[in-house]
Amino acid sequence: MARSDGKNTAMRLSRSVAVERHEEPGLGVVGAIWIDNPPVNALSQHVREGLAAAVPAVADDPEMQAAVIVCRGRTFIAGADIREFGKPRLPPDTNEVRRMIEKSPKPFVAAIHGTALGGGLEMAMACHFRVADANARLGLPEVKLGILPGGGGTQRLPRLVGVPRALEMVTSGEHITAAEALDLGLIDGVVDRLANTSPAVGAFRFALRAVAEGRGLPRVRDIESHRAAVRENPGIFSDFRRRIARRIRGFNAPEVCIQCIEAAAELPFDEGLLREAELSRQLHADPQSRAQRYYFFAERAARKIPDVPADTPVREVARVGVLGAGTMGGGISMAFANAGLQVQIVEQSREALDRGLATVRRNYDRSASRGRFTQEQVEERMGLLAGGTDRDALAECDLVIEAVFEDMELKKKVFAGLDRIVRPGALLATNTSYLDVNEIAGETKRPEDVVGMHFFSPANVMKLVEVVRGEKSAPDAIATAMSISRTIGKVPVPVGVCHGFVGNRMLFQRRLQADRLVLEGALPWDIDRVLYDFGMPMGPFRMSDLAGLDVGWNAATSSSSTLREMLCERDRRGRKTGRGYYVHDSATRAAAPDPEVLDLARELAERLGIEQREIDDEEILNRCLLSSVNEGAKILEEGIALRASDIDVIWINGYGWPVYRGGPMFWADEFGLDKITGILDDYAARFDPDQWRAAPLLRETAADGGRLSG
Ligand code: 3H9
Repeated sequence: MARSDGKNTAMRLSRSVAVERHEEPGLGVVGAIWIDNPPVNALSQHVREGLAAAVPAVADDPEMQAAVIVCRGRTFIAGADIREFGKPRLPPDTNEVRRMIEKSPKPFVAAIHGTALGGGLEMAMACHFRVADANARLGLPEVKLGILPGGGGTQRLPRLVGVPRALEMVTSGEHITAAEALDLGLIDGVVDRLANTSPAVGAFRFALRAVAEGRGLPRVRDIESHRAAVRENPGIFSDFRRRIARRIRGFNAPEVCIQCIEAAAELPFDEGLLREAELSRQLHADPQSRAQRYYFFAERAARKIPDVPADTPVREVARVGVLGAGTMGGGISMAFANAGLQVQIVEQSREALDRGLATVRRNYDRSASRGRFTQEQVEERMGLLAGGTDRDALAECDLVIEAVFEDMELKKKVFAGLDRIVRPGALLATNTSYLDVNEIAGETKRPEDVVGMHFFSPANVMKLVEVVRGEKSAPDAIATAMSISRTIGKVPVPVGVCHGFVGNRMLFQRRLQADRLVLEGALPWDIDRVLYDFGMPMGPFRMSDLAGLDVGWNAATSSSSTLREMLCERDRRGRKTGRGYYVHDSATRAAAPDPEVLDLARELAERLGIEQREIDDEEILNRCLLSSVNEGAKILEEGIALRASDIDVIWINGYGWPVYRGGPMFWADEFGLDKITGILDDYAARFDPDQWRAAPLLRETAADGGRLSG
């Protein structure tokens, strides 16, 4: 340990932690415990080691009256070091460090800026006081990693903020603002930036004033008021379980988090901690947690494009143009307005524009009525949307997204027009879900400025954007599309050009199997049930009924060649006509199976010479999922996706694949690639050999005993 000379001397305690003697004139001296572990000051082993050494270092220094934990860089401790999970844990244990802090003879203050998350917030709750700067955010997001706050978070948070709010925070993983944290009593003060001090100095002063005022050494573990309130309202847990049942369907961690908070309400602190530790071990070993941790890094990996380095200059995007005010155009416009960007919408006719804007307003009003926005926010957002019918209004936009009808000739015409109108250097994006971006870009004299930005419906809600890189798209055009997508809260994933890109190309294979299975004798509602039980939000037939079976159907050319055509011909076009694959009750919105659909399937199967048989759930699941996995492997082979994990990010954010199964490629690895090639070979022998031929990459990886998703 080296001690430097000078007034405010510092002593290094570990690779990432130093304690500094800091004097505040007229107030006294604190021990500032600086953590410097970029990028997010995670609680890596050397941070824990440094913190453990800091407690006696401050205690033993007669001058230091209090300790302040303060972080360098952009954030307070953002949690445990996730990269250490699944490896042997090296001492000291974080709970041991917390115990030391709690028992310290001098007060510890957490000085929070950026985010105090997970183990970071847990460390702060073990301190005697917590202050934050006004922009800080706090939360226990462990549930998103399939684990629970195992550093005393499930025991301390309910004691500080009460059981109802703790249940919400721990099971959702949401972050709250410093203002809310102050209201809840989670922090003791917001360091006022206007007072012209850095957040750290504000915290030093807070600590010394707390000493001067004799505020002592309050410990969260000793707070009893909220526990007493729960004993008077024992139904609180069952009510909460009922309320969130739909949201957490299939996930293991939220229920275990609730059990920990029940323990906090019922047991003395130390016994509650033991229960938390036991349940924490259980979740760490759960395959769901492995999948969710994999996803955490997958989402971040998806932002990296080897030949578009992170320092690629990004074009400024302040004004966005959207061509088309239909479902997609409206949703995309809302997504940008929600992030505070100005949007110029252009439609062909006044009527279409008015219709589109009315739908946008209705959507906003509905959100406001559900308490998601205030009416003032609705007006603010509507105020950012300008509508017109003259494309010249797009001239000064920095990004123009085309969201017109999915037709190549139309899109080509649109891009030729945009090329003439929009200022040089602007980014031109197509929202096509299938079409060739190179062909579209070829209509312009600036194909380097053209990319695909494939949003998913409803675009104001769904997180995914497939950023489609054309042959000639410039690196900075791709970097800009990725960056602006993140700015508006989306999860962008780079993909290459092919029919349907990554997501829809794989979905197509699943749909093919689902349709074929029905002809072979499976019931549409059984297929839907199997996929729903797997964790998908709904099966393919329910989805068709919702979207409308007639999307892309043409009455003039319909020839009863598919079940869908036969249904449309009978005006069974889905929920909107009361019948599709199901019969829909307009009052209750319930969907009931209908034998007529089976009769039609039988008739078609007979016509096509397909023999019907009993098909079990396992075959349904395997055929639906393995067909898309096999396609995913081809997509990887062709370089359309950069990584298997990108495919997983696409499916989780665009198609509702359950994150606790890690995405189709991760799921395939867990299922066993050799087992999969065996099943594919069996299907190739029994069904269509071309359809079921295993992708070479899949076969080779299986033979090498490797994994696709790493
Ligand atoms: C926990 O605390 C368990 C305890 O209860 C139990 C205690 C006993 N570890 O997201 P970004 C990396 S569980 C390791 O792009 P942003 C990340 O991979 C933890 N690495 O930045 C990325 O690396 P790269 C509970 C981490 O500004 C880089 O940092 N805490 C960790 O968009 C930048 O990250 C959480 O779940 C970590 N904990 O967002 C919080 N966190 O550059 C997880 C990040 O190589 N973190 N990295 O790709 C976050 O939510 C965001 O990172 C944060 C910053 C909001 C902090």
